[in-house]
Amino acid sequence: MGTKGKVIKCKAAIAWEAGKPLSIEEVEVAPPKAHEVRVQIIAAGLCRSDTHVINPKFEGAFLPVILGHEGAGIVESVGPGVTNVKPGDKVIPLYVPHCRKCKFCQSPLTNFCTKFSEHKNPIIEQELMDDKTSRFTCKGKSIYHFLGISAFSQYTVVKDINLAKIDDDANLKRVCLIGCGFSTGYGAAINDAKVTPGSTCAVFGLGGVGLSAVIGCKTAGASRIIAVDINSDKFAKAKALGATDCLNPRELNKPVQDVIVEMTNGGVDFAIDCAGGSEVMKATVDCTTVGWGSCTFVGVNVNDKGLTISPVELILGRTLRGSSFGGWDVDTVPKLVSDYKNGKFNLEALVTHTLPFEKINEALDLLKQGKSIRTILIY
Ligand code: COD
Ligand code: ZN
Repeated sequence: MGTKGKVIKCKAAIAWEAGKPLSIEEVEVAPPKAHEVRVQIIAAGLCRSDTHVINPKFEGAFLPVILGHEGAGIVESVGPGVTNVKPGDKVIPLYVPHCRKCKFCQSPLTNFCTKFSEHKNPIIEQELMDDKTSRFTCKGKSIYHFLGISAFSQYTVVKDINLAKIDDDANLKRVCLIGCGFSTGYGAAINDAKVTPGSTCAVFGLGGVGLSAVIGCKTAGASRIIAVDINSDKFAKAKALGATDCLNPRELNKPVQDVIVEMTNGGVDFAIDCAGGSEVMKATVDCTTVGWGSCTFVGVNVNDKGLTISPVELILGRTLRGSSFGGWDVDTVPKLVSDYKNGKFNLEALVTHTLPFEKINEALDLLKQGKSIRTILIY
């Protein structure tokens, strides 16, 4: 007896309140409506951005919600009008949709799509489906989606424009990381910063995203990669992935940007912020060289005011840009999955822990304590 067209009851991790552990509950997942797809999640990673939404300091959070935006799974059923995937296909849901119709989707300059963000903060977008309702119910209450994905449920419903169809032989327990952490950092270096061979780079923040940016800088042929984190435990892995120098701002007697400027005879060519917050943003700008210094911003801190910058810093030749999902989209992610299979990059290094899905709160604790890079949850 198939499940198509029927409500599926399954386990999901629900955030009922900010600042509280998630709770594993039985949820009802409605069948997909037009241009929607119901996906069985097989594996998912935990990214720092999942925790931002349940940080009590975060303004504008919507609760209760099913978090998770770094998953991989198999299509269970499709709603009317879906043509890009069929039941049984392996997929990675992406928080960056690709409607193909808007002026952004039609431009080669960006992976932004008008369906991604109608307001100003992508972290709190896509909390409902297009008809402004949710497909999740728990204890009679409607539960919000998250970033159009909600991977922390054994089954989820995703819009067709958020799905990348990947190879049938893809290892879902690894390529789930292509759903966020790896792609976000690697693409920030390769696609957005466009790091050049022989260049000098600085990467701030050595979580799953920052380490992937280090991999990107190395792949692009950077000659020097200065990795910065306030947690020195991250340095061994950064070095293994290609960092040439590691700096802990808390162990220096002057600002880290000054140290980088001295080390590089005037500043690096490329700096990538994978930590977020006004202090790191400032260091990212100040550590780049005048003339052509390129600054790429990935991180967003909860309620942070951002950067105040003097026009002189820009007039002297620096450029600033932001990066979302590393510039990838549903059309380019399948190629990343085959590149992984063909050994072009290593996802193993990012996996520090593997846990059954039910132990998701342990995974959250490991991330908060800075003990994990990525925990893979197995469903
Ligand atoms: N200086 C240097 N390093 C720092 C500092 C600092 N001041 N503060 C924190 N760090 C380090 C931490 O010690 C940690 O090692 C690292 O930065 C962050 O790593 P993780 O593992 O906590 O986080 P990631 O890699 O999973 O995610 C980092 C992001 C910056 C992407 C995330 O926190 C974020 O800002 N998300 C919001 C943007 C967004 O929504 N993107 C879309 C989905 S990711
Ligand atoms: Zn993420």
